[in-house]
Amino acid sequence: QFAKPEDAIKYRQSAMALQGAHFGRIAAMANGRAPYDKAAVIANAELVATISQLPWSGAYAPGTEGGKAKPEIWKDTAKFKETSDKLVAETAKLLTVAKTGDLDALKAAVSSTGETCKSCHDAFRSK
Ligand code: ASC
Repeated sequence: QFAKPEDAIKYRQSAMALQGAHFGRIAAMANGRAPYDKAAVIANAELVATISQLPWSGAYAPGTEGGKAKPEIWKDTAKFKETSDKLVAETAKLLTVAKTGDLDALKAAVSSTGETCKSCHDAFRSK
């Protein structure tokens, strides 16, 4: 899928940066740092739900070690798969909640999605 390990690293870092940018726009609205705009929340949640699926099939393949990725990714593959599956599930839920327009539910979904980002970073991303 990737010609060189650096291509996989660049791909996954790009996907993470995009997720962070679009999730951050939702979080800003959920936390009152930006005016709540239901359509904008949905548009960003669509992106996050899609982008969150991208890094797990190939971009962390064996032989692509490097960047900030900890070696644990390739050692504890079951846990890595579990946390990445959890992210995909959380972002799907975030999109469903975004479409309801329920701001309290959005706050809760943003919080649990953010916790999923963080727990994976704590376990698998070096500082
Ligand atoms: C973000 C981002 C993360 C997560 C994390 C949530 O916007 O870039 O890595 O949220 O900070 O705790």
